[in-house]
Amino acid sequence: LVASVEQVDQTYIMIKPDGVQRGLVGEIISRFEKKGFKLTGLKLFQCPKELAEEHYKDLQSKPFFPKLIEYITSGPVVCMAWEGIGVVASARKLIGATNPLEADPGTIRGDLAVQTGRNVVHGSDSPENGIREIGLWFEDGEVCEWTPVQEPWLK
Ligand code: RTP
Repeated sequence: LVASVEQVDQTYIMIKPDGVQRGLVGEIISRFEKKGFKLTGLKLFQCPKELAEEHYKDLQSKPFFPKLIEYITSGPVVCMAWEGIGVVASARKLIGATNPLEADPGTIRGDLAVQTGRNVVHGSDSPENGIREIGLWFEDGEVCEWTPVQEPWLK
């Protein structure tokens, strides 16, 4: 996956139930904000089993699939849509390798997690999947298009 130079993309980032339970929501959101991406969607959500199965349908045949669905539906997740130049590839770098023990220090998983089955966060793996997953997890009207103001908030 190569970061495109000027392409503005959308990605779906999800803080998994372990991230919420461990109080890592602020820390994780902060990393994407500080990097310079724009938050366009945000909600705390108890995911129904059917949606988890649809989201991970490409992994249906994997032996860990039932455990993965159980994990993702075990408590609320934080659903986020982020926008920016090369955001899909960049977010995957910020998140780090799937197995947190192989994720570099400085990445979210490298700093905050230990187990593949409890790797705290999801990020879309292509711009096409970013759009698909945002459509899957957000209702019409929940994603907000906005332009950052150049003026100070307070005068
Ligand atoms: P994600 O979709 O959550 O961002 O993760 P990923 O692309 O880094 O990894 P993927 O291969 O798509 O796997 C999706 C999630 O399934 C769980 N998993 N468990 N061997 C296992 O027990 C195993 N392998 C994968 C992880 O939660 C992984 O993030």
